[in-house]
Amino acid sequence: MSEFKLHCFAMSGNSYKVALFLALAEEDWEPVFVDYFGGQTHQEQWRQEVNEVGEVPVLEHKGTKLSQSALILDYLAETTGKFGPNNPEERQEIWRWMLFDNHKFTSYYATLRFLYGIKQTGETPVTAFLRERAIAAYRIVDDHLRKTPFLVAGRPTIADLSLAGYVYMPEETGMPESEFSHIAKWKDRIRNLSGWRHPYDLMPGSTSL
Ligand SMILES: N[C@@H](CCC(=O)N[C@@H](CS)C(=O)NCC(=O)O)C(=O)O
Repeated sequence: MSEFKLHCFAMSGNSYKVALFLALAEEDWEPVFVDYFGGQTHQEQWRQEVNEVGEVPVLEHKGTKLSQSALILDYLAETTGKFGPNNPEERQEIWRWMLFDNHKFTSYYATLRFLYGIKQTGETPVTAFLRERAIAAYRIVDDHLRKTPFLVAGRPTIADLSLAGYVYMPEETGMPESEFSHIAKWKDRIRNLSGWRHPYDLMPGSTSL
């Protein structure tokens, strides 16, 4: 049995954050497919046994189940000694970016992608609002990456893996990608790390509705 089990599905960028850590760190892990589109995370039993808030990713390790990607990444960095902070200041910077990611960078983009790119709602006031918010977050990150190759401490950390959750997803979202040249170079830097794999190669399940 693998040391780590990750409850996930291919189209989940939040799960990819953790799957990418496990792949880059060359940990002994296996995915556990969650049938999100079939309603599994809404089942009472799944919520009781896996995650009461009905979300993936969930990481199983040594008899415990952890949820929230940022918390899982922090746990993995601590447990494996990889991609974590080297001092308290770096830890604060990593958490600052992971919280910004959860609230703004991933959050607006992932919801836009779900509606516009996956459910194909077409443009609506909601998708226009989400894109505007996502663009604002992407501009902040792009500007930061103008000055540094990775988000914190000039080396890849869990902050990068958190923000990388959705940036390789292929669905069309109407974002002005060409505006974000520093994000593009950062994506290439992460893609060139040994062990990198695309989310749809790393996690099980369908890649379209
Ligand atoms: N903040 C959470 C977000 C997790 C999340 O939203 N996961 C999605 C899949 S990518 C989910 O399970 N959503 C279920 C729902 O919102 O009902 C994290 O970082 O782990």
